[in-house]
Amino acid sequence: KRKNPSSDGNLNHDISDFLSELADYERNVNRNIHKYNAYRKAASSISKHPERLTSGDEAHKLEGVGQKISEKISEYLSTGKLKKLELIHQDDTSTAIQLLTRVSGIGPAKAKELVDSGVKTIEDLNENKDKLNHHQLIGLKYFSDFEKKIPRDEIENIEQILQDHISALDSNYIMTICGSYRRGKSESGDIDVLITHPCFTSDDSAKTKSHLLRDVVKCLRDYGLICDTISCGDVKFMGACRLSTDGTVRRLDIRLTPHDQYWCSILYFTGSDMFNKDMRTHALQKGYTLNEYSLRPIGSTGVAGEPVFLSSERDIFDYIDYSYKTPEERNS
Ligand code: DCP
Ligand code: MG
Ligand code: MN
Repeated sequence: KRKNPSSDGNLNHDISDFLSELADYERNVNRNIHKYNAYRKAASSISKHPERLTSGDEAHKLEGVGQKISEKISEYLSTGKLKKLELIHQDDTSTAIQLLTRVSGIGPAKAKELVDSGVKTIEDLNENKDKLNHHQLIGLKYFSDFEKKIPRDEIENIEQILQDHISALDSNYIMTICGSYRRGKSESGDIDVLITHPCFTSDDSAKTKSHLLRDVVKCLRDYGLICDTISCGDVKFMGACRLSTDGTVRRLDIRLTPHDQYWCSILYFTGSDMFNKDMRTHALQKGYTLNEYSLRPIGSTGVAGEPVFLSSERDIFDYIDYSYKTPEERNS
């Protein structure tokens, strides 16, 4: 679940790394989403800076780097370490909470609850399975596999299998792997699959078309690609897959989206989450509300109108007057 900016061409990798670590600490231990976002924003901004930072003042000039963060960068650049981080590393409760949140399905609140009840390690979890729900049990079962990044060529193989099996089922399905893979990353944390079908639009109830997702899941389970299900609703599957029985088990998400909402869904699930945030903010400034379903103009009364008709991802950028970015350009 760690979201470290990639080291590709990042001359300030060590700095964005410790800021990401502070971000995780704020989210997982303090449950302070505001500080989490502030640290992530700063880390992202610094990771894009084309030159090596030499002082906190220099960092302060970058977007999203405030006074307190620039002071931390100063301390780090002059001493080579950060007192705050050293103290966090020495704190057993923080360390245990951070470890448990690495298990898929265990969030900060559950992690705290477990640590308070004396469950602090992966071994402890194995001895206290009665305290875990179905999702958390699968997260525990595949703890070390899910921590491993998925190489791009493995996702390419999975993409081919998905393509072949889904189109054999019904050639009208349209499938796209989104997430970090679509953004061109050389490795990903999970596999985010989006499917749609011309027969399923937002006028239909998902219930009457729910076989569309279930059919795909069943087919991939029968074939052996899907090995576990975390949850499967009408429009959202969460589970695990593998290329071979001795292969690493990977997190797989599949979402079924109405045909008329496909472009907004593709945009949303391609991310990154930081890019999405920026784009939504921009949309609001232009008088539109943007989410994973639709782009809607906000009227003078402040109420969102009917979704605009879109025939490409680029249409969304055009409507809100935002210069088009290819998926590869949406990495932060
Ligand atoms: N997303 C978002 N806001 C969130 C979570 C997700 O906008 N809070 C969107 C953007 C993400 C996409 O969903 O890119 C997929 O979510 P992932 O958590 O799978 O993130 P990525 O695929 O980007 O990265 P990873 O390689 O870690 O899976
Ligand atoms: Mg992903
Ligand atoms: Mn995902």
